[in-house]
Amino acid sequence: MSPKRILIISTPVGPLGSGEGGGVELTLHSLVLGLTGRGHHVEVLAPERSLHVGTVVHQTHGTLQPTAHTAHRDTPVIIPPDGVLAAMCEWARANQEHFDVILNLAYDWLPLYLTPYFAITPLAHLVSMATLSETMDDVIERAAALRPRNVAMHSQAQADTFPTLAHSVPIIASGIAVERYDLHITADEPRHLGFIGRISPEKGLADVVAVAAATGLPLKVWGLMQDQATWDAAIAAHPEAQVSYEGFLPTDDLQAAIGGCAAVVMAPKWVEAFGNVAIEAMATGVPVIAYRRGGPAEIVVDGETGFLVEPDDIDGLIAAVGRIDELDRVECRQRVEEEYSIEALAARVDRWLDVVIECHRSSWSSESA
Ligand code: HBI
Repeated sequence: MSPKRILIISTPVGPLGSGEGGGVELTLHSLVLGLTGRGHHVEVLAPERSLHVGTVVHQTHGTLQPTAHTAHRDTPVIIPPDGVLAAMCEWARANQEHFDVILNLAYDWLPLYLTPYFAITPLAHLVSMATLSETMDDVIERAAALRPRNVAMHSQAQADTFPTLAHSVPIIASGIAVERYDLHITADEPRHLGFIGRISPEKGLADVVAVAAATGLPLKVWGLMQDQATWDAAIAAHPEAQVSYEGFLPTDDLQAAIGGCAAVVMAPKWVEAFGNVAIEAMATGVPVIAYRRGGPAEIVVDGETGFLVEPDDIDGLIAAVGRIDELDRVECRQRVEEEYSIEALAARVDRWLDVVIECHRSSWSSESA
């Protein structure tokens, strides 16, 4: 397979390295490393002041896009003045002939709407979240209808939230640079639980704090303090819980910090598209206890690399914490090495992009002739 020239459009909500982009930043970094490792030439379009991710990053000026993850069903799309997203799309349009494929990671209306307008080079989308609003559903389903191969998702649970696409979109599980994560064969003493993720309503922090209160185990929390009210409410609801905020750490520091946890607990209130934090925890040997909701339910092997609990069943989470010693920390690491490495991710994406390019050349390029 010949080397491809790939342009990746990053999330417009914040510069790479800020954490505002959440899991997409990690996915982008893994894609750059993995695809470059397969001999492809990768360039990145991202908001200005983005950190370099091991390849050419086109720093784009403009107003950051408001986040979509707090959208409601009827939330309209916002196009800010002098928007960075529009500038990134314009750069991609003007330079498309220098690439074989453009891979968009932004969960935003504009790049999805422009899908059929890219006639020379195909514009493909790895959708990073489940359904959020009617407008975004419409534009995602329209892109997939007009370019059936160009829209992919991270989990079947995520795809299932888009009824017209659930059985047609390719599912591409994410991956991480496993070698950056050190395996901790045993949990640190005193035993403690971990929560990793943006401090935001949809992540279910309050449920995890309730588990810490009920079990008496200390809870360490890592992640961007995106919504202070979410934090305050969780702590206020369980003043007896021992909870410490450990900050938002870059990957190398995060992996060193989380490796001592007895388990990481995920209590998503929304359909988590994938759940990068689950594979990060498992890469350090830490098992994951999660609601059977969204991507984590397709990552955790119940009873082997963690436990899956009925959604919103806090007592179920508490019971699972009592069974942690049944789990094998080495098994957690091995599953990430086998299924969720950047090599595995890059192979999945490479195969998908080959199909996107082939379909474009055989069916759509004639349209522009
Ligand atoms: N909001 N508008 C917008 N665009 C994104 O790409 C986006 C977002 N909110 C969150 C987000 N991406 C990432 O945290 C995903 O990994 C969830």
